[in-house]
Amino acid sequence: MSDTTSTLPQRRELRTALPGPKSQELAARRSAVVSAGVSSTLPVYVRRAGGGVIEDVDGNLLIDLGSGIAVTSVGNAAPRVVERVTQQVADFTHTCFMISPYEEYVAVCEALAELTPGDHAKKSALFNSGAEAVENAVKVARYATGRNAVVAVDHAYHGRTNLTMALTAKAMPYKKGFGPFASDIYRVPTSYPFRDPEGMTGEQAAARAILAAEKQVGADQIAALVIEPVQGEGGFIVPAPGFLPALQKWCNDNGIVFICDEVQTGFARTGAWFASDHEGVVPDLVTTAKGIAGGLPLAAVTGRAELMDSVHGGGLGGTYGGNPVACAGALGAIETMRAEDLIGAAKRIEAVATERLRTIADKVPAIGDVRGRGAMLAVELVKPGTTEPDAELTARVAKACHEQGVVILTCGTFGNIIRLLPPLVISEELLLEGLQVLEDVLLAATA
Ligand code: PLZ
Repeated sequence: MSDTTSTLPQRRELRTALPGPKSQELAARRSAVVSAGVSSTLPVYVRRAGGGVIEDVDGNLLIDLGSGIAVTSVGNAAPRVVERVTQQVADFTHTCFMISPYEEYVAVCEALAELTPGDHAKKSALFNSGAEAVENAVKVARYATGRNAVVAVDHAYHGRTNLTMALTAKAMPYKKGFGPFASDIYRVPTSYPFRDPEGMTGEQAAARAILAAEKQVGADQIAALVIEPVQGEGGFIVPAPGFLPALQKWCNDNGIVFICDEVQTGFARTGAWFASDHEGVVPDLVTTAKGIAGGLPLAAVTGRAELMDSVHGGGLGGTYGGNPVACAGALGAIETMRAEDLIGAAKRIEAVATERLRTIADKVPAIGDVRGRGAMLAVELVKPGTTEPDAELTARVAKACHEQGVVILTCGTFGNIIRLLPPLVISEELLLEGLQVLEDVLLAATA
């Protein structure tokens, strides 16, 4: 949390019921021309956004506890992002790095080499979306090892392209009806402390995963293990301590490329540059997107120079990958994270929000678990006294928060998790107000 220089008033203010009349008009236009396959959590149409606030077309001010799914960590329209992007758009918008290169791409790769975990020599390739980064990390791992198999874990989310759908665990809404999927993907159990047998250690959970992988395919056939260090869409699952280091050791011992998908967790979100930093692991390859560029579409694969250089020239790329405007956004976002100490801000959000969520949990027996790291926090809703997921309550709570002008997201394989992903620049006052709404809604919904 820090001072935001947004010109938008940093408060919640509802002038109409949500969605208001102008949003409803736009919804009618939308339904005529936008595919029904694309849905919106909260169909209020945005006019401006900044700091921790979203202003809609009816003049309502909403508290943003979602950051467009962990993207606008530096705040929306963050001044340094706006400045660099505006300058870049005026200078040139595109040449294609594969045709005529430019400094901004190189500067982003320099920042990635410096900030990602480990002090080995690192190189990067830039792309447009998280899914594309994960696809390319798998390409590099397959190329470098000459192996085909890829291991992913339960509750994983890696994207919506064919390969990343195959890596993603949950059928609805991501996979149902969209097969056949890419082959040679093997799914193993993860570490989910709230749902694992009581007392299961990280090392035991890792042994369970390793056994499942070796039984299905054999370690010497595996190119890569892909894992989110804190699982995002699958439920904000923080693994038991020791889980990731044991998996990394198994990868190292068996020539398997250890890929950490930090698309959601990366760039200060969890109170460290990367979530791997908390777990004491150094991925061979790391995928990033979302928070990297303050809202512009940019993604990266960063990793050991010898892996990244193993691929033949022209083997990696794409028309827009590392577009100069998106790179300018990333340079502005990284500058903001440093100048405003957004790692410290994420830690303060964790301290303030966790304490509030624990107090709420004492009053609301449906909260089975409070967890997360930094500004990536969640409550898991269950039938009181059990671990049975309560997706219906979760949907009701999210909807009631939305009606009161708090943008809050859900997640989880069982759809029973309320997650908080505020911009790291949100003021403490606004964050606490959002949590107050959540408390009031939870108390009313479970009364
Ligand atoms: N890896 C860990 O969280 C994107 C997607 C929501 P893209 N998560 C939000 C939805 O319903 O589509 C994500 C992620 C992790 C990869 C991705 C994919 O990133 O930029 O959406 O392709």
